[in-house]
Amino acid sequence: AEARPRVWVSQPLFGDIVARLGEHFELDAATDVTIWSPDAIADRLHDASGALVTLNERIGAGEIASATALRAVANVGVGYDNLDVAALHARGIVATNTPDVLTETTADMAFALLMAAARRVTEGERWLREGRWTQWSFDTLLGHDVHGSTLGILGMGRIGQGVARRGALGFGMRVLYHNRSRLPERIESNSRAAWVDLDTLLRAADHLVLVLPYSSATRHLIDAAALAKMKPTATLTNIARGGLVDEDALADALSHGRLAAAALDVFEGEPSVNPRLLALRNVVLTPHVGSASLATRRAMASLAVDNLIAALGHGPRAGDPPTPIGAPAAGGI
Ligand code: 8YV
Repeated sequence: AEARPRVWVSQPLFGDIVARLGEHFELDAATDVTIWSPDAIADRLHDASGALVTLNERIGAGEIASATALRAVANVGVGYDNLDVAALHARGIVATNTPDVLTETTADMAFALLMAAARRVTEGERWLREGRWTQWSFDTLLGHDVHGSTLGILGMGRIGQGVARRGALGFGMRVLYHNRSRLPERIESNSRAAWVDLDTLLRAADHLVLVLPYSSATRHLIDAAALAKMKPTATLTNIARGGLVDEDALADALSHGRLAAAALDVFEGEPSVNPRLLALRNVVLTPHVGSASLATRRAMASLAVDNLIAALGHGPRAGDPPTPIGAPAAGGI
């Protein structure tokens, strides 16, 4: 019999979901969390027809140079700055991601972080656990209101719209957004959000949330100059990619009272975190868990598997993967 095509799965996902790939392909699946070097990735891809990868694995021209059988790369995650899509497409390799299934879960996390920063939730917990709560007092840990404030959203894709709806409907916030292109009126009115230019967004927001894709064009979009435009009472929440923010400029602003607080789920050099951020009391830090609910992570793994099976010409959607990466996204994730 002809050898079955081989697929590489870079990290342990859910065994029962990954096993579906085994119905069609020979599986080369990591059983432990693994840090893959570029050379090791090239080696795994060398005789693979397909790959299922996470944000940990960068797949570019070098990694695919000797992968002559490679026809599809399925990314687990909606953001795909780890993939050089142009290099994949130039070789006729299909790339897919996992939009939609993580939208609401990630928008929930944006609000958890925003509220934690504004109301000093994790700071208060640390303070209590350190045994510093000796007497209730009127002015302990005063924060800033979320309800009725102005929510600024930078990057108004699916997740940005989910954050907007939560702000408008749940917390009575005035919602402003900035996106490269203004959204159709129907989406603006569903999200109860108004488009403004970036400068206006930075100046008006009481709580600014970053939900835009990372690329060379958006690297350090939030730099010292941008932070200087924000209100000293404002908070900044980042659930997108760490590289959108100049972390040293952020640490400067936070330590000099030019910004009230920040909540960060993503970091430029993750998993290592800028020590200046670690040292600040007014930063909420989480380890890139925006989409990390059990149901959503299962849905992401399942969608990635469906994409890979279809892209490699098998299953009910043979040749028509559900969520291929096509033209660049319109400015949000
Ligand atoms: C994923 C993410 O956990 O979807 C994204 O863009 O950052 C996260 O939801 C990550 O991409 C896993 O590879």
